Amino acid sequence: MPTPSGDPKTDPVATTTGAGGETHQTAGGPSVLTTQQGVPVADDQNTLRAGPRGPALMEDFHFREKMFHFDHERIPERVVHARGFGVHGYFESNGALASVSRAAVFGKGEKTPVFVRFSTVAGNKGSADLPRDVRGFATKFYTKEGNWDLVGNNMPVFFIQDPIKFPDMVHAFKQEPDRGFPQAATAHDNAWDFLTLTPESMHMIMWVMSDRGIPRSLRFIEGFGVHTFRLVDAGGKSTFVKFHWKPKLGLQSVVWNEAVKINGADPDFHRRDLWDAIQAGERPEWELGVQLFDEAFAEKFDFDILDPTKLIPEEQLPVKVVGRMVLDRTVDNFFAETEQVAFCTQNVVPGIDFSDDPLLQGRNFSYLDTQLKRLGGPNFTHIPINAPKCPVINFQQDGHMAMRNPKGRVNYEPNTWGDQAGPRESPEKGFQTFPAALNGTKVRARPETFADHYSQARQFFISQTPVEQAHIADALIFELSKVQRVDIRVRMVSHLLNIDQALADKVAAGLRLAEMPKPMPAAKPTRQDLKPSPALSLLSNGPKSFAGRKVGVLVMDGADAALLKALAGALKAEGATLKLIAPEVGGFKASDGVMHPADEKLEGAPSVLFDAVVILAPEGGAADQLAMKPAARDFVADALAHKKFIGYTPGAMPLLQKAGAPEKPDGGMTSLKVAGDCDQFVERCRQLRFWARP
Ligand code: HDE
Repeated sequence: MPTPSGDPKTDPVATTTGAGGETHQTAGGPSVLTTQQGVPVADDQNTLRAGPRGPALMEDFHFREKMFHFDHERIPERVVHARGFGVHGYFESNGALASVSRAAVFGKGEKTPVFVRFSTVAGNKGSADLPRDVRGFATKFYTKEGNWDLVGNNMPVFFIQDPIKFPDMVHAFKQEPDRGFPQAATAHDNAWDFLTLTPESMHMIMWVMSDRGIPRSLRFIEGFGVHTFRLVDAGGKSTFVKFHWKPKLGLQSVVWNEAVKINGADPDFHRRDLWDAIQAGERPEWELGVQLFDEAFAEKFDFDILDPTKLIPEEQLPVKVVGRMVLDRTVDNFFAETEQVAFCTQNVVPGIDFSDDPLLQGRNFSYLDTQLKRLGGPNFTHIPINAPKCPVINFQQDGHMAMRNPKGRVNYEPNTWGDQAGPRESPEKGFQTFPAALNGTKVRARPETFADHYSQARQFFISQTPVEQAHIADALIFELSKVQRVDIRVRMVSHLLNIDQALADKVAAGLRLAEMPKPMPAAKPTRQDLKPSPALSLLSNGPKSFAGRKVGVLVMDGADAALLKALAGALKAEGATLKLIAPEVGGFKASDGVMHPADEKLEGAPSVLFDAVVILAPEGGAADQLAMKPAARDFVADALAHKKFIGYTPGAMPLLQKAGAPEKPDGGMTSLKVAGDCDQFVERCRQLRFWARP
């Protein structure tokens, strides 16, 4: 590869970025601006004109090149998962899979660099981070034997069973074509028209309507490979596998009213959170888990293991931890890395193979197409973020933007060019497709074993805590209330009757349906015997600590300096972050007379951005004064409504009460008088929310 100017290998004063580009820094002062041709530029402020008031001259190659490049800066955004955020890290295998898969990435102690891109699905690139939506969780493992992409989501099932429905599904979810809205929202007629005509989507709908659809942080989500894959050992034996990512910080979501407000207050909420965490030295971590099974298990399992609308409950087949992933580095350049990264389900390595899940097969067909369209040619594997970190040697050549061009005369094989002959295939080392036996007639048909669309939807629903069940009902009522056609609302309720009567009743009442419809005719009756699977509940699997969470502390002049210090210490010990919010960003004078700079001005830091809040007000009129500001009252009122833990000094009471706090503080409110109270507050915060508050 030619060495670009600025490459550290040739240029002692330049540094390169992880993205493979050049930085603008050189030792000893600013470097000289150049054109793309490397010509030093003398004037970057004025175009070349015939006299200061005259027309521009075509001769101005610098202006021409600069404007030409600018005009071509955009590439097509992803047709789905357009809004994403990528970070680097590594995967460390504990060796538990080494006997089941020959993949190098699973060797004991093997450390493999990874790049992870999290995304929303329906919204455009510039949409907000917290719509109700599925989150993409795509991981590229740069293994010693090539790149393996695990292109998953934060939900273990999908809407459809056959890939031929994917374009229809995506069309129905995205903005309606005549009006170009709504953006990043499924709460509209087309989405629910399609969904209610697609009974196989019912299980996934339960997931999306649950709190999983509105995660608090990308650091607090699970990931799933969704499909059944195969692992193949050194002897060629195959084992079926489902992949799971489990966040070390535990699972957490926001509530819907909070999500709506967060999207206004900080549309970049998720990406900022991940960026800030890694920049601050946090190392978000996930365990990689697997459910392993054989043909015999598949035969006796209640559902078809090739059906991507079904999961295997963890209670039935436990998840075995096979390694951990640590995310430790933000990108150097968003475009070069996050935008240009190209994931593809077909990127597998020796030891990992496909199953016949029809959706997986369809995905294998789709991803390359989309990369070609988005990245402009077949050489996108030469872009640093996509390039494997192991040798790449083959006779593929030329094409747009070819960067990796072999030297020499030989560009084919077999050949007889001796020691210049180049690479040859290796049956021993190379990828061997698992020789699954196949037979069948050509048909367009769904298997009978894919026909039960309601039983696991019901199982998911009955596995949730009452708080979570209420959220699902509220989400359905909200979404369907945005649907204008009454018949579509009714159709959804008729599906719900096959899932859970109480849920259907609640949604019908919430929509004020004139009458209850009949249950939707079902291809198979809903099984009532499936037991709840506690692993499916977010609230039952929350974290044990408050680590990684954020507390917003509203302060004003005269705030108790000793308490503030104690609070900061207690939060630090827990691994949580404290942000100071003051009426003015310049800061506040604490009780010890010291000026403390604020992190945020009150109006720019509503309580929805924090996991818990504290109001530090001195005795006297300060809180009364602050309560005059709507932003201060909203700060408290929202924290109460979103069931957050609230710490407060007695002087803060006037503000709390003007914002609607109960006369007698509830169990989610902690009075802070002495340093020890701060420990008690942090301890309470470990429950994340005070759900008992009405
Ligand atoms: Fe995707 N999907 N998908 N998908 N998908 C894309 O590829 C597709 C599906 C997923 O951060 C596209 O590069 C089809 C399931 C993620 O860059 C496209 C079908 C799951 C990402 C595509 C599915 C996913 C994508 C769009 C049904 C979870 C973002 C841009 C047969 C297991 C990756 C692109 C990133 C992206 C096709 C279904 C996950 C068009 C045809 C199921 C995380 O190729």
